[in-house]
Amino acid sequence: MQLIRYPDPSAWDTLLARPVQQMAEIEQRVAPILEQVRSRGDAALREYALQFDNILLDRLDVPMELVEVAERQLSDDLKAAIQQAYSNIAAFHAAQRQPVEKIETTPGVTCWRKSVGIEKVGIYIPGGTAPLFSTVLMLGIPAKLAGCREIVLCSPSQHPAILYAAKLVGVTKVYRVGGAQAIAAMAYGTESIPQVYKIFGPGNQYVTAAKMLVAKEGIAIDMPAGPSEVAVFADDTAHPAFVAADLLSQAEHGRDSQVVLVSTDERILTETIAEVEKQVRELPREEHANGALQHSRAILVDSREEAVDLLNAYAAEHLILSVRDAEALVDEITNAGSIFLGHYTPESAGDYASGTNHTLPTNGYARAYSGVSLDSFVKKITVQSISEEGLKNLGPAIMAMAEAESLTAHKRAVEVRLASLEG
Ligand code: HSO
Ligand code: ZN
Repeated sequence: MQLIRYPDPSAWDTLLARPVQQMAEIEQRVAPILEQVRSRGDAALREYALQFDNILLDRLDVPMELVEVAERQLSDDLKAAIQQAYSNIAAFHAAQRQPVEKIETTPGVTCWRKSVGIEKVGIYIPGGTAPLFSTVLMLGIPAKLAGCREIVLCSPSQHPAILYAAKLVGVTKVYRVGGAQAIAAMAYGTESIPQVYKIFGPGNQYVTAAKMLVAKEGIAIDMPAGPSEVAVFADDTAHPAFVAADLLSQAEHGRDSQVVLVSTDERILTETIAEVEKQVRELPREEHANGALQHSRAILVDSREEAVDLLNAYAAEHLILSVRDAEALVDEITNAGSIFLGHYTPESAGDYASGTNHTLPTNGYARAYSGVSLDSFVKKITVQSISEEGLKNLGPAIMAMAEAESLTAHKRAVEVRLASLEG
């Protein structure tokens, strides 16, 4: 991890650049896969499973018996942990429901919004080196709470914890399909896999490219997902061992992840870097973490204000404020996916079990995007009702505006009604 002292703000952008992704090239390789699945359905999925993963797939869905077996394969401790996470995530997301508010904007004119769960949603869970069953909870729980009727899950992995979590949250059906072809299957539908209206979940660059491509065709996606990242702001009250562990908890996700440490205290920076170097050697995923550390930075700044400016410029997916009086700083943070306060709030709490969602905007998207929430699984439909009195009150304004836009039929829609009321 490179230490940089007092960089000029004009250099922040270059200094904090995320590792580049060659998206255009990947999209070119993914586009024909989408086309094959669109035109040939299950047959294409079977061929890709053989070609990419060396497996002969007979049925594409995961039989219910396998889900039952999964439950018996997990230890009671892990099941209890998953259940505790489940209730916290459910409690936090259920509280995001908002009561319907009917607003009388003009006497006799009433407007409101109703929330409707997106009927069919798809969740993608990558296989890869770590089975991210926690993501099943993070996406499945709000989907269920939102009232989504069909929740389809595709994953190349049948890790028992993925299947157990899928059952717990009430996923409708699990399919053993992975990669860009799984995204295509959910976007277009095949003989076995139903088409969905919105696709959620992380994945490698191929999966992300596939999501971006189907999004261009009108399938909604949660957000453009990039590699995981964390920024930590540590002052002289921070514990280098804690901070190092937090930095490594994101670095271990993959070599394209990025971690950033900011401090006004040089001692904290050097001690944390030493801790990172020590702790990384103890990790089974040392290689992944070391890869991420190559493009990670420790930055010494002049003041708390400068730290805040730099962190807002970076717009981290996760931001840990390991400082005294951390809550006082929250108001000043304008760009971040999720904020973790003080010395006893590790980011992994939010990754697994505190209740907040871990599907968050990466790659600077936190400047304009929020993380996944209950809202991500609903549409808001506006409703209005105007009484005769209401139309008398509002009609003249509508007619004046329609007239000024030269849209005569719009004006008439009011005019004929008012005339009939007078007559
Ligand atoms: N930190 C990841 C989520 C995750 N961590 C899943 C562990 N499991 C992206 O926010
Ligand atoms: Zn994580």
